[in-house]
Amino acid sequence: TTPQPFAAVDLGASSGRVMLARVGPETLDLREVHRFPNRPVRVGRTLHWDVLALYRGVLDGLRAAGAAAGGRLAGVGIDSWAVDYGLLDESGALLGNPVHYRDTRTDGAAEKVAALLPPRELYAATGLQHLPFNTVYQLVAARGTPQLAAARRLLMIPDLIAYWLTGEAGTEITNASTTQLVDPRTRTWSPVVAARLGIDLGLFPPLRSPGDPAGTLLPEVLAETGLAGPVPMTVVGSHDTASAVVGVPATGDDFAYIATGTWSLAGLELDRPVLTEESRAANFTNELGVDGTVRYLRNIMGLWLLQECLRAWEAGGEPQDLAALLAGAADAAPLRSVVDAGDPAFLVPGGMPRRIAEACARAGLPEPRTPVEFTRCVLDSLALAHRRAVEDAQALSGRTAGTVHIVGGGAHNALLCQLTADATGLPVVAGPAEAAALGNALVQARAAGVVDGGLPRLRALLRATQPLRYYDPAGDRAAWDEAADRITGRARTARE
Ligand code: ADP
Ligand code: LRH
Repeated sequence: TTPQPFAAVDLGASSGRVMLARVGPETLDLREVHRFPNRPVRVGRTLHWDVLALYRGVLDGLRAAGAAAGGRLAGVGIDSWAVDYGLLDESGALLGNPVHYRDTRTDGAAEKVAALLPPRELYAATGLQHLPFNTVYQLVAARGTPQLAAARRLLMIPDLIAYWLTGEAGTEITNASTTQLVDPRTRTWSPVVAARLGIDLGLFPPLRSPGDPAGTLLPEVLAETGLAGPVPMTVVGSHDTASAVVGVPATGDDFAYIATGTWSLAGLELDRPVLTEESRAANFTNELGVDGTVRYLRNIMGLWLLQECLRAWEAGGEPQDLAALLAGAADAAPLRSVVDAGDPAFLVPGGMPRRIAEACARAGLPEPRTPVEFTRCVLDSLALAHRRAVEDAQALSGRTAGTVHIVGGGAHNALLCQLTADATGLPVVAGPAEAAALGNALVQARAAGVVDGGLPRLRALLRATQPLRYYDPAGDRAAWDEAADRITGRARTARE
């Protein structure tokens, strides 16, 4: 059987890309055909996604994918970041630009939600970690706005793009699980939570699962992209992290994963949720994964910290080269200044070097002075947060991890991978960087009958075809232990 061409659309918070995957039973070849920046736009006080620019990028990417595949695609799948949505009016038209999860409209929404449904009950029902921008908080913040009043339908971002491409509306389950309206035990809506919060579940089109058909590209889309129809779309793990976890090239189940891009999403793959009070206190989430799995993980600020430093230096007229910074950081003094990379204070954009320096000062640590020192501070801090998440996930779930897989853009960052190995004391397998696109394409290929089997089979294909890099733990264990204690604010002895 000749490999079949699938287009995987993956919209990340920092860039969107369309990848062409040629998949056969024993082959998996991934090629980037189009990448475009994802730049949020502030209008007045509100931070928006530029959703039409993203859609333009998707169309250009599909055209490029078609051209690279000889005009014919076996399928298209789309994944993107979670929690955000667009509202449609009765005619199906988009009501306003989707609001960015880093917008401050959700300030105070958690208190409003807590007054309606106590956090313990909300966690017991949904298993979702508290992130200030979960969809429920956004909807509560939007309550009473003319836009929400006029809305007849709510589509999560990848479902919105899929709707524009096919004219068919659905709500993909892995991404729906990030709304905080889904019960991870039944894998369907929690009518109780919705009712208590006064959220109308009728806004959401029917749930659908990875592997389900998602319609075919509209004639207008074929004309825009030069593709020969029919081109089927398949539902994939439309939450990018769900697709990225499919794309983890693990053997067995004794592994932790860290999907590192704008965020670091660090945790374990489980077959059932952990809904304990300890789990809530540790802010672990039970997002739904592909094939009935649960993504038991914690959000860590991730390379956002570095992206925002780079943006600040550029705006200040001192642009920096990432490769040079990383080379410098590798030689910089280790663990000199560290911050809590889980701190929601780093969520909003702007002034990142200053905020990092202030956090170091508050902790009684030296403030980084140069871009290289800031870079080292961010990477040491991320490695510590990775360690803590990997340790906590094991303790809370009763499962163990003998290997840490790093996927996503951060897999390119050799220093981050090495520091994560050093901090966790575990071997790190780095790659693929485009795990989300690979997971997206593999789920499509399986639905098309090109490959078969469960996640272990898909992962075996990844291992056999994708270049991976290996990092053994090294460095000064005692120094990492001491820094970990300092950052968690807990005595190690108390934990043991
Ligand atoms: P997202 O999907 O959230 O947009 P990505 O997974 O694309 O993010 O990761 C983007 C990040 O990956 C960048 O901010 C950068 O820190 C890191 N990265 C990408 N390529 C490289 C590289 N060649 N060397 C070092 N870091 C890289
Ligand atoms: C990563 C991600 C993450 C969510 C955040 C909003 O791109 O999807 O899993 O928590 O964006």
